[in-house]
Amino acid sequence: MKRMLTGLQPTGVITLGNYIGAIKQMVKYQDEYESFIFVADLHAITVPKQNFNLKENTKSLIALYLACGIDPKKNTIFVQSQNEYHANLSWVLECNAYFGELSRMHQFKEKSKGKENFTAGLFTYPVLMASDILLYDADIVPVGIDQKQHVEIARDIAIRFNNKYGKTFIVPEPLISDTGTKIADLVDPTKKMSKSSENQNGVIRLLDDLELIRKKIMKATTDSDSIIKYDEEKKPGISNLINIYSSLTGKTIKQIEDEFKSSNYGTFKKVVADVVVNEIEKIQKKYYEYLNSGIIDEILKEGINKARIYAKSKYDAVKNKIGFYN
Ligand code: AQP
Repeated sequence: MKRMLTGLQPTGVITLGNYIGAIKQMVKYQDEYESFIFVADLHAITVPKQNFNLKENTKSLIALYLACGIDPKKNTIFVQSQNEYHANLSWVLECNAYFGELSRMHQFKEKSKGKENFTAGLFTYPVLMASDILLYDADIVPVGIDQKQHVEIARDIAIRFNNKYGKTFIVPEPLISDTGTKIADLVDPTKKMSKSSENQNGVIRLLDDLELIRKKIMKATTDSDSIIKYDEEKKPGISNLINIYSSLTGKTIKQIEDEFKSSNYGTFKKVVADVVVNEIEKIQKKYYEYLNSGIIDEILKEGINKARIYAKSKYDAVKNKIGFYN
């Protein structure tokens, strides 16, 4: 059985973008692949944050994974920082990654833009991500389109290491959602919807009040021509709502354009809001059940025990290939 690995950072309550771009894929493929799903808490400290409770966020993210349909019986679920091999292998991979290629990462450029001081961890983030993936011989990595470049650099590092030391790593493939969707911010649809975004109105979080979600969608930025047509460049706001609707209903863009050809933006927004609220309401109900059930620690204990066995074996193989004394 092929293997899938993916993780989200506990940098805040996950967004509709994270859900559509990553979590729905994880759920969809959990029967097809042996999968490792983790909370990327080591990644979460690359950008300093205020009012940030890492422990709480971690537990909440696990409860959300479960509430969204990730089945602990089918997946190995664990917390990254509990497995020291991620950071250990990351160092080895850093010594096989180049400054130039890391400097070209879009996310690094975006997050460091205009800042005088940013951490070295922000720069080497893609190498830690490569370590996460390569430790488990993952064949596929479900990600949103925004993270595709990071899977590509993991591939380059794996190939480089294999060429230098002999075949050690599986070269992973990114798995992008069917629509290839990047969900945009509702206020500024030229930006991606992000957990750490400062403008709360642009972001739908899975634990937001349902009425607030409805309001955010009704107020989403659109354009002035009132035609429901997909055009990312000229009509980014309405295209974003079409993407959201398409991802949650499975309807194609063409079907949606036909369905709403005589409707105005208000009517369309209301339908989108109904679909989003309906989906999130079900998740929220399950979320609170999981959070208060006491099951999370059990799942994590089992998960980390299993994850460490795979990771240790791979890291030992790497040490042998390099010739570290043991
Ligand atoms: N807007 C988005 N549309 C589609 N997919 C998205 N993803 C993130 N935003 C969108 C996908 O969700 C996963 C989250 O990965 P992450 O938590 O490691 O961090 P990220 O990609 O940096 O996500 P955020 O929400 O933007 O977090 P912050 O604000 O902390 O940086 C990935 O698979 C990503 O592709």
